[in-house]
Amino acid sequence: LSARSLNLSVRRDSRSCIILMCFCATIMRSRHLEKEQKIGKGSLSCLRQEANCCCIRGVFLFHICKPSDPHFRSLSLPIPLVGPMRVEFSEPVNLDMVRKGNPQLGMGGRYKPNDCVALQKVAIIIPFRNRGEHLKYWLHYLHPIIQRQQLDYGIYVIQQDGEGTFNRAKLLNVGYVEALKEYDYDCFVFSDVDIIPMDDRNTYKCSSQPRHLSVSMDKFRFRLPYKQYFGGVSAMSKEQFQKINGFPNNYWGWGGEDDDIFNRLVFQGMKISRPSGDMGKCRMIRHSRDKKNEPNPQRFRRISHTQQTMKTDGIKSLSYKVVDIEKDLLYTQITVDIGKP
Ligand SMILES: [Mn+2]
Repeated sequence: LSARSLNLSVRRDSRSCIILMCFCATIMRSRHLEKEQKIGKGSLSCLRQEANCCCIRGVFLFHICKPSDPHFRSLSLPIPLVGPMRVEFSEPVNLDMVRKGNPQLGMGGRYKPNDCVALQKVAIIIPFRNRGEHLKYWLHYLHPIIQRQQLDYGIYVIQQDGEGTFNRAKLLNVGYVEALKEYDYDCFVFSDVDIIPMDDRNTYKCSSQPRHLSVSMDKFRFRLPYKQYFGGVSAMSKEQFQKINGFPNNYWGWGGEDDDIFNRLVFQGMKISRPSGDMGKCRMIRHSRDKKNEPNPQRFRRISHTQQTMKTDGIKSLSYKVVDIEKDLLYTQITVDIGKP
């Protein structure tokens, strides 16, 4: 590279490494560039294929440090992941501590990296009722993980109002619609409140096919319970979600809605993408069955009719009433009246 072709600016990083910012089209073609990723309108360039967060086209950051520099490792690795982690639920979690431990968060549980452009804007949707204890653990574990994954994200806790029969899939539909009213999200992660990943390489982002993230849960002895299983935690882009008309609204009570969603994906010609069983390990917080979430006896009949019902029942036919919106530093909680069966 000729220095003349570069517009260089040099500054000394707080970590005592020199950082050069180069604005140069020629670098784009350098060997370092493994992949260009197109997400939304802008085109972003990554130095590493697995990166979630990249420099804007034509702008690169070079970290020039001696390998002996203690900061060399952290600066030269764009993703500060730790891999397998210990997850346990023996000690109680205090939300004030979680708030203090995540000083970079914005109101509503929002975050985006400040030194690069995240490739995906991810809304994380949690269907919820009477599980405050589980939500504490979820926030305690997940906020640091997703920040390490360098995603531009927001947390949406969708609380079903009243004491009627629970409807997980309809709450997820509501979360999708409400999150989009706030920000131009392009990816949606749908997560149960009691599932915690045990490896931060299991990225909470979307891929070219709908992605199932909770692939090896302790509850199922770290195995997929069956091949078509799509419950727990899953990720879908806006396009993928719209293609299947969202999720079913008429699964009241426990079970079946995840299989209906799986059917929808298959009928639209999509395939499930999954991390390896190793990276996809996760823990579920043990709990007794919730009141007003009894197994739905209609579920087997409904699942067998997905192909017909998905055309009319879904995001297009969704109706609900927002009762309350609460902004915490750790999450946005939306309480909704979703009616009854
Ligand atoms: Mn559970």
